[in-house]
Amino acid sequence: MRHPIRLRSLPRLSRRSAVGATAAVTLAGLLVAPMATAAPAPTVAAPDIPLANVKAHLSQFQSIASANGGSRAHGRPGYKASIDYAKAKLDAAGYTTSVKQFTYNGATGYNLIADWPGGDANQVLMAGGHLDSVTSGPGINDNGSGSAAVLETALAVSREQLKPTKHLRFAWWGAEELGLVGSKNYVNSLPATERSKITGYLNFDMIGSPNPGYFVYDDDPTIEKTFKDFFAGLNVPTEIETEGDGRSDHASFKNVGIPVGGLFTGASRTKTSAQAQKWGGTAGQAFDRCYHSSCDTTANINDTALDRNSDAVAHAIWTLGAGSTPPPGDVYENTADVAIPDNAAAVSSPVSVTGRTGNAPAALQVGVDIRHTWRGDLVVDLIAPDGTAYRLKNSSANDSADNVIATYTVNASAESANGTWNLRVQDVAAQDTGYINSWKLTF
Ligand code: DTR
Ligand code: ZN
Ligand code: ZN
Ligand code: CA
Repeated sequence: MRHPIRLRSLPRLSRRSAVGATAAVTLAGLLVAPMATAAPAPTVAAPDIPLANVKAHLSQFQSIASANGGSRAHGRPGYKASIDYAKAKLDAAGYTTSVKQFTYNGATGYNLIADWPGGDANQVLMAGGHLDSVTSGPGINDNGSGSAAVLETALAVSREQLKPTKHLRFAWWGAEELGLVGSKNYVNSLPATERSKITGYLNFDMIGSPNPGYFVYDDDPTIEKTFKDFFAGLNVPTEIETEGDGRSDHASFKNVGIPVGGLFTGASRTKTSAQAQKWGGTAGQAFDRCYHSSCDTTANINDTALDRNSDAVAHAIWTLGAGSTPPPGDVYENTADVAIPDNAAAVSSPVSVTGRTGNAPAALQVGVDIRHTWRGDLVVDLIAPDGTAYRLKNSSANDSADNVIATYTVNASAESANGTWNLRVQDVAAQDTGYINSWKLTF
């Protein structure tokens, strides 16, 4: 049973209410801002990242693999050729690049590091992805997609001659497929004084899957919010990446306490019908049927997903690099467990919002965490203080997946912000039970 009023580290001061409480509880002195933030400064909007440019890099990676035995794997000539391609682009764009060698499995590996001159050397924002493929194919989605998006964003920084508050550093890792070898080597080789300057690491590994989902890493809240806000602006729902821990290069940074975040469009897991309803694509099919296969070629990319995620990379660099990160928002949360009776009347979990002025926002974030087998049984609504119901999730006869862990964006601009809001959940089909674990409103 979870304690109903959960004190957890939140970025800076945040207003929150708990079950039954009416005044907002200000948690002073208990908070550790996971990602250090400077005083808000005006941020320049990121430019559009041209999809054609990103795909041109993918074509180059494809050609490199085709000319070098079919892959860009660690220890193979195709990998070093990929490094050389990216380095040449970055050198021409004015970056300070370095290629750091390491040895693994008797073969030489390489990390490419590119520093954009300027910015506060004591506040380094990093972004990267692994450049190596598996031996069985060219690795265009895994991870040409992340490598190309990061490369094109770095080139956009140069085109725009961006002058961010923070120092920007981009990275392309070797031997990720063999166990995050390159990024681990980089982090472990950094003196502690250098590590402490890294304010955050953004990871992009598989961001163009052919049957895409839109997953955001659930790690640093400020980084997570930056990505979620971007997709909310596109009216694209996102889900928390639940299998990401330890599965890609961000783990190397997280393991030494550096704030991390990132994006993912899915690998061999199957897209559910509920996910297909919100994202399109094919239910019952893997997000990437060519994961770690020879068919992971330039044909194995969804252009819309690659375009959106490339633009999200740039949005994060421009926003987080500007030294001002959007305030994490005011969070109102209820963490009390509420049992959901099987195939019976609806239950509700209240959150009291006080001290605000005016109406709720047009992009009110509703974070839901319901633990329930066969989530297709569930209907989920947000109930405004005046009783207006906003449908968040319909029941579905064939959504057999477990749990509803998602963030919904609701246009609540017609509703007064203050008052008691409720999450209402009803189980409308026999068998399978569960409970509301927690939910929150972020204004
Ligand atoms: N391990 C990555 C693919 C991968 C699988 N799950 C996640 C979650 C988040 C990022 C990446 C991944 C690889 O094969 O490179
Ligand atoms: Zn892989
Ligand atoms: Zn990968
Ligand atoms: Ca774009």
